[in-house]
Amino acid sequence: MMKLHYSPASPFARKCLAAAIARGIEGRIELVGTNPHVSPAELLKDNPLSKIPALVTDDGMAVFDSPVICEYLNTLGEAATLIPTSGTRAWIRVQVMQALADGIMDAAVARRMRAGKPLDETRAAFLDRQKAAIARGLAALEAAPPEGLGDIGAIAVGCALGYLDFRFADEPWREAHPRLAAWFAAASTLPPLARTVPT
Ligand SMILES: N[C@@H](CCC(=O)N[C@@H](CS)C(=O)NCC(=O)O)C(=O)O
Repeated sequence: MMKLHYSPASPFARKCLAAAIARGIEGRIELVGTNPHVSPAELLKDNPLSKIPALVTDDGMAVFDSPVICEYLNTLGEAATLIPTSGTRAWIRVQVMQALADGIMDAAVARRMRAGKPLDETRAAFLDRQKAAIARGLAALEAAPPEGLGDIGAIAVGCALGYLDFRFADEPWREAHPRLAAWFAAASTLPPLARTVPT
């Protein structure tokens, strides 16, 4: 049994679990609820950076961060590949989409971590920058939305949008991004996203 240091609120952990579901191997993964912010020893021994997700393979190898975990999970199971052949243009497109989605998650998680703290000038500028990155990321995705949910780029975008809904529901994005919203509505009904809604 593999072990995944995980939280149901983490969009990066969700991406890995969604990838495992898409590959039909989620039954081979034990989810270990982990709060990375308190740097628990059980997490540190698998990821010295104290971040989740971190995966431990059947033979005890620790794997992070989430793109590497997804790469590994994609080598398991029988379902269709989520990642095109390395180095091809298709691979670059999928990986850039994953990077864009991961960047939205990074910016949104950074905003969330600083919510409610006193706002000095440096912090305000930092938060504005994260907000602008998310806005530009959404605009880029609206211009070229994912198709289907069959690759890791699309799965990552679903997790990023789900995180915005989960943590920033008071900042609606759908009206200004109708094509992305239509894609997300359809993709959300499929098992990788439908079975991993953040809580
Ligand atoms: N690049 C990492 C980002 C993971 C990440 O930022 N995880 C957050 C939770 S959503 C975390 O563990 N934060 C704890 C910390 O930064 O100390 C990945 O793709 O896995």
